[in-house]
Amino acid sequence: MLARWLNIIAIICVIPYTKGEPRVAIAHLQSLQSVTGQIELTETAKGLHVYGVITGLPPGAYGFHVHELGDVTPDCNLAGRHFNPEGATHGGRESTIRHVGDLGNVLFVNDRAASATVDFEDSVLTLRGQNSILGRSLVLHIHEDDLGLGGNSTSLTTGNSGPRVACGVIGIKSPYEPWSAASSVSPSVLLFITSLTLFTLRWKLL
Ligand SMILES: *[C@@H]1O[C@H](CO)[C@@H](O)[C@H](O)[C@H]1NC(C)=O
Ligand SMILES: [Cu+2]
Repeated sequence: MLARWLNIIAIICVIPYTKGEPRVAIAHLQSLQSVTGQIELTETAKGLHVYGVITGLPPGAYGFHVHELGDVTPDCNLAGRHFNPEGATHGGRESTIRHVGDLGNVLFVNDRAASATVDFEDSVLTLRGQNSILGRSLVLHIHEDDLGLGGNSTSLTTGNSGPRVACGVIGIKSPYEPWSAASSVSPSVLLFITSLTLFTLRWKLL
């Protein structure tokens, strides 16, 4: 009887992991100007898929980063610096040396109203462990990020991308279940440990 219950518990515990639900985070960019946007960040095998649309700026390139704090009210200036847990030098998204939060530029193009589609995968950003950007913020700047190559005194810290125009907190979208800080291992490892523990327990009791 007890063994049967343990089987049932084992199966119930394992279900969420077999589904392997990727974590999805969301950030709604807002500003004192008319810049708005919605960016979704989804775990994939290739890294974090960053996808969304931003509207409200003329065509051009605008610096885009994850900043270290989720304090975005009232004008994005309390959001701290670029998220940089390794103390690296500023770069672009594809640079070897970069802040974790360095995402290069967002390109606004003129199709009817100017808008920018953000769509890339990044293997440095995560939604778990040390490089997790959950609770931090996405910030858009008024100038182009020179990716550290501009030779300005601010190139190596901010890419000389100027004041902040819009920002949003990176929050949980799905799944609903707790995103505990401890679960920095992948679901398949948890699945293995959970089933091993429960099935061993079951054999001992038989
Ligand atoms: C750095 O860039 C700012 C903003 O574009 C500009 O005002 C400043 O003159 C530049 N400084 C240098 C040393 O080039
Ligand atoms: Cu920034």
